[in-house]
Amino acid sequence: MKVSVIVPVFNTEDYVKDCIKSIQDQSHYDIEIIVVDDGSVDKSMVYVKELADEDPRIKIVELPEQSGVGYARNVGIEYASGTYLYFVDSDDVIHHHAIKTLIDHIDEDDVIISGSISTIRSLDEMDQFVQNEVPKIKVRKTSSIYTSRTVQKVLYSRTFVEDHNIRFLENTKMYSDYAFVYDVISLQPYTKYTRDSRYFRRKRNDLIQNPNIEETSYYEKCLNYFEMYLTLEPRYRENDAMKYRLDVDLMNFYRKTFLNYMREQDDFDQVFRRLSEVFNLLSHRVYKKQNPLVKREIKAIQELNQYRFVKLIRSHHLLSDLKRSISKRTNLKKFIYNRFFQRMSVKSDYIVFESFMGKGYSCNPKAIYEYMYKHHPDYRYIWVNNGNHLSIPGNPKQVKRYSLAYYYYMARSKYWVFNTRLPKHVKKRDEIVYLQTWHGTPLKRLGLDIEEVQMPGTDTGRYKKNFTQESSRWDYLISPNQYSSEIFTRAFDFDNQLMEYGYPRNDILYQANQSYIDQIKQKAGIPVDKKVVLYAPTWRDNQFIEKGKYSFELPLDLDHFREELSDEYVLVLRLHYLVANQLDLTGYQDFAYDLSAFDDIAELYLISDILVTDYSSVFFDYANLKRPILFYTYDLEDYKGKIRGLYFDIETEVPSPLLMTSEEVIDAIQNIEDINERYQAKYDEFYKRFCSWEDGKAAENVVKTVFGKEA
Ligand code: C2G
Repeated sequence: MKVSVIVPVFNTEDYVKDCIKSIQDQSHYDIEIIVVDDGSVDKSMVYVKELADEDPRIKIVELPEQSGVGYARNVGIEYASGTYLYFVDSDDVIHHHAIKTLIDHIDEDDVIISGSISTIRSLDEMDQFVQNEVPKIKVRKTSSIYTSRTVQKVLYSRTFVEDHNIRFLENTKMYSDYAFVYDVISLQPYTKYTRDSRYFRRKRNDLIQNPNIEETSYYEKCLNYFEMYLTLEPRYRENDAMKYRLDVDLMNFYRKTFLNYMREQDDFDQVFRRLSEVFNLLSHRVYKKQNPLVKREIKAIQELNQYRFVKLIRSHHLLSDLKRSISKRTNLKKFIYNRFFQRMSVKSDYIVFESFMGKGYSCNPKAIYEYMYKHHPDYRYIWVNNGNHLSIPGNPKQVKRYSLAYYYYMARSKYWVFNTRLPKHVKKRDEIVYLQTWHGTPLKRLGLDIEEVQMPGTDTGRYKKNFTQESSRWDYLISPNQYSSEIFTRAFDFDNQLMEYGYPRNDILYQANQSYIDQIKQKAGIPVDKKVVLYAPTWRDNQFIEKGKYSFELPLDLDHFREELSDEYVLVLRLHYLVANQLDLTGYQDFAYDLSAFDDIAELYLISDILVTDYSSVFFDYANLKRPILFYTYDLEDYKGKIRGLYFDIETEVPSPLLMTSEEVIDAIQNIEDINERYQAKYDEFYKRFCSWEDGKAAENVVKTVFGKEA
């Protein structure tokens, strides 16, 4: 029994091979694969042709120009010669038995039979779906098979499709399936269904280059939907059941999509006019079912009264936001932020600072603040903390992250100085100047340069989209060296003002003297007469406890360390700020010190004699001191391969040997003079490349540029 599988293709070069192969590999062999090229301009069709050369079951139909998926599928139907039709999108794949399972269970008098759709991120995920040896077949209402109103996963009798002339819409890009699906629902009220015929829809990662229907603009969606409605409504006007379905779907679309569009848009004349046309066709039966608020909205739309509609919507949104905000405290704060604080005037002398999400008084924001409060005490300074009071000179106002006071100052302060990204919900007003300092010369791939994001609570597409939405809000960004400038502009897609001054947080490395260093040692509680080894590793994306919290196991043999080194050295352990676990140093009190909670790592650089690190950007900063750096890269293979790509070749470009065991680290510390000598030339070169912009005046230069003040 031949099955014609119809695959419309438009620019899916990354996916189409997997798609076609999954069809070729079907356990039901008697198929023809009709690939309709809808004007692809990438390599998609090159790949398809390669496969077609080897497999006569693949037939290619080329459309002279891009005509939309509905038209492409209709052309596919014209070419089909099988007893059955099946539709696959060129970025999706189907399970090996998908078609056989349906063929085995469709009877002569059935005109369709349905399988199921699952969404996957990568092909590996297919294995987690277990197929029953003997598929379970159920009978369901056809309308419930098509809740998403798309044609995939179903096998159709071609005679049925031809006899009733069931076709896709050709005048709308996005909702062309509706015509096909509505016809099937109206002709065939019940359908056999089995979960065991699996169609896999791929969740696309790259929202920026390659948006799929979920990411196209609301504007497009609205116009397309209304077009579809206006085409199909006359067809079903006399068919009560179908007219009812059409109108219920319309109201769902109105609620889920149109109202969201409204929130984002001020100018919606064209869409509004179209909607008015559509709502004038709405049946009384569906109108009657709406709540009084929506009824009023419908009336205003029918009368084309945009002014009244906007007024109604504003008050209805206010009501629904209020309802939502009362149900959750954080929502209430956001509500107050958006509705009240954002309407108050902006104070041109207020500046909010935050470092590492409120965890400390540190990094570039600290350096900029120290310079500013000394030279410009006339500003009102606000620091964000995470609930623990920070010890900050000048005693600025402190607010807890996400508290009501935080939102108040975020809304009213003209300047924001942050070193990590801000969440999307903290909206930035146009008058605000956002200085993003960032927090290190990049070593690990960043933003758009990351291929696969493994962090919890997000996926690659969402991460990248959020990232660029955030970076487009930065008015200024600081770059510590030429190498960073190149990466930042690309990975953040940044095109506002880049300040190439070196890092303010490194100014102190050029200014501190011995008595200052002794003071820090005392503050940190470590002996003044011992040398210090600082161990400051980074975090690992894949060792997480929950969103935003990571774990870390100390890969050092502390007993051995103490035995070999404690006469001369103490060991300062400094975990990354994203690592949540505490180190247990019981028994090592006079030798090992956990200074993970110590505010500013720059001060720890100053008191240390040797740095041991891994893939952390700390070594770029530390190199300013020209002191020895050791790389303890025990999980290099894993890190390079699985965890995150690196920007530069750590194996050849760092000015020091890579050490793989705790013993090798001890040995290197004991022979540090030799290493210094051997690597001197490489270190100098490294310094030139990454530290040569630093002159101890970065903060001053940043302040002059952003705040326009001379010192
Ligand atoms: N840091 C620290 N203690 C550590 C590691 C890092 O205080 N044990 C601080 C340093 O200021 C460092 C910054 O956090 O420069 C960033 O740390 P990385 O280990 O480089 O990692 P990440 O936070 O992923 O930032 O452009 C820089 C990249 O974004 C990396």
